Amino acid sequence: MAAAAPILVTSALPYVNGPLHLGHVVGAYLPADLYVRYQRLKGRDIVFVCGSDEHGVAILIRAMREGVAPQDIVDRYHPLVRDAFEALGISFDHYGRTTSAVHHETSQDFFLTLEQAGVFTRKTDRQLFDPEAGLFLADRFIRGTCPVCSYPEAYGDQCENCGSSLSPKDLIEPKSVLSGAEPVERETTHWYLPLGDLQPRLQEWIVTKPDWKPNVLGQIGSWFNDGLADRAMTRDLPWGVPVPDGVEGEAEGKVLYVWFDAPIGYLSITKEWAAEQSAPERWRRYWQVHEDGTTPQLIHFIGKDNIVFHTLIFPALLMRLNDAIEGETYVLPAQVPANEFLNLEGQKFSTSRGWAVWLHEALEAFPADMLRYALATTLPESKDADFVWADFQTHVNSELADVLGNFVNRALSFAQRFSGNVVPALHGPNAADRAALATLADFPARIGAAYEGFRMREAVQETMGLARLGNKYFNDAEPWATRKTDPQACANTIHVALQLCASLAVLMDPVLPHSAAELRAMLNLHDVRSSTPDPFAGETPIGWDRAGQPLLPEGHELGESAILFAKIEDEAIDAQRALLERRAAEASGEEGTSTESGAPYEALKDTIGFDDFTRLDLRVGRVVAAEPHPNADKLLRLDVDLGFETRQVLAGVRMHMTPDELHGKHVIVVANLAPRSIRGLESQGMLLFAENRDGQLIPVLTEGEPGGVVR
Ligand code: B3M
Ligand code: ZN
Repeated sequence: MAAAAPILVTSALPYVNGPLHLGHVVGAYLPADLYVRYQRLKGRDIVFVCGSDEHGVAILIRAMREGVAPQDIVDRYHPLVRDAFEALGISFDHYGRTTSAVHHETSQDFFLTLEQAGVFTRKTDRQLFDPEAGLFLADRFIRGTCPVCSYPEAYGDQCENCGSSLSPKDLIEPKSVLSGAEPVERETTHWYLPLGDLQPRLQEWIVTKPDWKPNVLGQIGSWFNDGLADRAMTRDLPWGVPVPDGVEGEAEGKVLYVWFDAPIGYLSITKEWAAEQSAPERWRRYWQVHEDGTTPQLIHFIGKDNIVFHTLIFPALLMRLNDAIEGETYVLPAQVPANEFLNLEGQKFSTSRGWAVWLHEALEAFPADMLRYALATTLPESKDADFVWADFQTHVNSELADVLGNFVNRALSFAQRFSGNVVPALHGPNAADRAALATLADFPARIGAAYEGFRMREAVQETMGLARLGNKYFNDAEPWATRKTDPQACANTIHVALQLCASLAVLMDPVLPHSAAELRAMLNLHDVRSSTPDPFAGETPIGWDRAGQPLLPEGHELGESAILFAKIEDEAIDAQRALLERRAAEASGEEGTSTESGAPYEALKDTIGFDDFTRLDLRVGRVVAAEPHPNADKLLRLDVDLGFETRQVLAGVRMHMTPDELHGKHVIVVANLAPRSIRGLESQGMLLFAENRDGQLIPVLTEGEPGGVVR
C-alpha cells in the first residue's frame, strides 16, 4: 500500500489586536488541534502551522487610538496569544507572525510573480478619503448606519448585525473611524484580481468537493449565485507588506491587502518551520505535488466569516500562481472545515461590550483539559452554539469527574487493594469480560471515523462512550461481591477494567492531552506515540490503532494513582459569572450613558428637523409569510401586506426570533425606503424592531390596519 499523503493543517491566523477569547478557540484552533493530535497518534506525516496576523486595519485603528505604533500593538499581543495557545495545549509545529522577514519576502514574491504574469488588472477609481487624517479609508475605516437593518455601527464592507455585505457608499451617514470626519471621494489606483474570470474554473473545482461541510458549500453557492466580483489586492495604508519593488506604476505608499498576504502566511510559516528543522526545502513536501504524483492534503480550519477567502480567493491566487510558474504545482485546499460562531451566555461575544471570556484568564481559573473538554462538546460545528458557565460545570462534574475520573479511580484503587498494584492475569473470562474487550476493539476506528469526518463533537462523545462502557462494565461485574465469592472473576474484572483505562489513556489524548499523560503515568504505561510534534513519531510501538487491543501485560506493575479531575465548586462558577457581569457593566459605563440602575442606554443621535421626520413614510403592515432567507443565515424573508400591495421585506433578525413569531403580526414598515437586493433577493422596505435589555430585537407591534399611516 502506498504511504498516505502528507497533511498540512492550518488554523486561521488570529489578528493580534487584543487577547483571544473562547469564541476564537472553538472556531479554528481547538478543532484543528483535536484533528492533528489524532493524526499524529495514527502515525500520519502531518504539520500544523499557525501564527499571528499582524497587518490589517483593526491593528492600525487600535494603534492610532492608543497613539502608539502598530508594531507596538503586535509586539504586545503576539506573545500573549502565543502563550495562551500553548497553555491550552494547542500543539502547533510552528507559530509564526506575518511581520517576519520570511513572510514579507514570500508574499512580495508571490505578488510579483502574479504581476509579471499579467494576472492583475489595474483600476483607477474614486475612493473615500478622510480629509482630516489624510488617509484613504479602506473597508473597516468607515462606519455608518446599515441601509438594511439600520444598525448604526455597520462597517464599510459588512454589517455585523444583519450579515449583509456592503460597500462603503451604501452606508447612511458614513463617518471616518479615525477622525469622525465625513469622507470625501478621491482618485486612487489599485491592483485587482479578476476573480469574475475565474468563476467557471472555481466552480469546476468546487464540484469535486461534495464532502465539504454543508455550511461551507452553502456559502460558496451563494457567492457563485451573486457572481464573483474583481477584488482589489492592494490598499492605501501606512501599515502592511509594501507592494514590492519591481511593480510598475503608482505603487508608492501602497501595501498588499491583508487578505492577500495573510493566507500566504500559512506558506511562509511552513517555510520557517522547515528552516527550524534544518531542512529548508521541506516545506515543499506539504505544499506542492510530489514528483511521484503524491498530493499533500491542505486543510484549513477557520471560522465561518473567513470562508470566502479560503475557498475562493486564496485558491484562485494559487491557481494563478500555478499558471505562472513551471515545474512546481501548489496544492489547493483539500478540506476547509469552517465552524459557526459561539455565543456566551446567550449573547454574542463582544470585546467592546466587555462580553467575553478571555482565554488566558480562564486558564488561570481552570485546568486546560477541562476547558478543552467542555468547549469540544460545545463546538459550533453546524450551527451557532452557546457557552454557558453552568454547563461548563456540569460537563466537568458529571462527565469528566463522575464518569471518566470515577471509572479510572475505581479500577486503579481495586488493583491497588486487591491485586498488589499489578495487572492480574485473565483466566476463563466470562461473557461480559469478553464482550467488553470485543467492544473495545471497535473504538479506535469508531472515534477515528468521526475525527476523519471533522465531526469533533461526535469523536469526543464516542471517547466518553468508552469511559461509560467501563463504568457500566465495572458496576455490573460487582467486583466488591465477587472478591469474596469468586476471586478469579474479581481479578478478571480488574484486568479488563485496567485494559479499558490503558486504551482510554491513548484514545482520550486528542481532547484531554494533559490528563491522558497523567493517566499513563498512573498506569505506568510507556511507549505511547506522542500527540505533540515529535521527530521520533512512528518508531514507538503504541499508536492509535493498537489502542483497541489490551495494552497491559499480566503482571505489569502500575504507578501511583491520584484523582484525575477535581469537581468544580459552585463558588468558582459564580465568580466567573460575576466577573463577566462586572466587565460588561464597566464597558457600558465607558460607552453609553448609565442610569442609576446601571442599565446602559445608547447615546442620542444628532437632532433632526420635523421635515426630516415627515419624509419617512411609516405604514402598518401584516406579516403574511415568513421564512429564512435561502442564502443569508441572519436574514428572514417576509411578505408584508400593506393593504394596497404586498411587499417582500428582508429583516436581519433571524438570530432573534423564529419566522413563526412574526407570522400574522401587525408591524410598522418604513414604506418609502429605496429597495435593495441582498444575496439575490430584493428588500422593499424595513420593519421596526426595538431592543430589549439583552440586546434582543422585538418587533414593534400595532393594532392599526394594514396600509394605515403611522404618524
Ligand atoms: N486574521 C481574520 C480573523 O481572525 C484573519 C484570519 C486570517 S487567516 C489567513 O477572522
Ligand atoms: Zn445591517
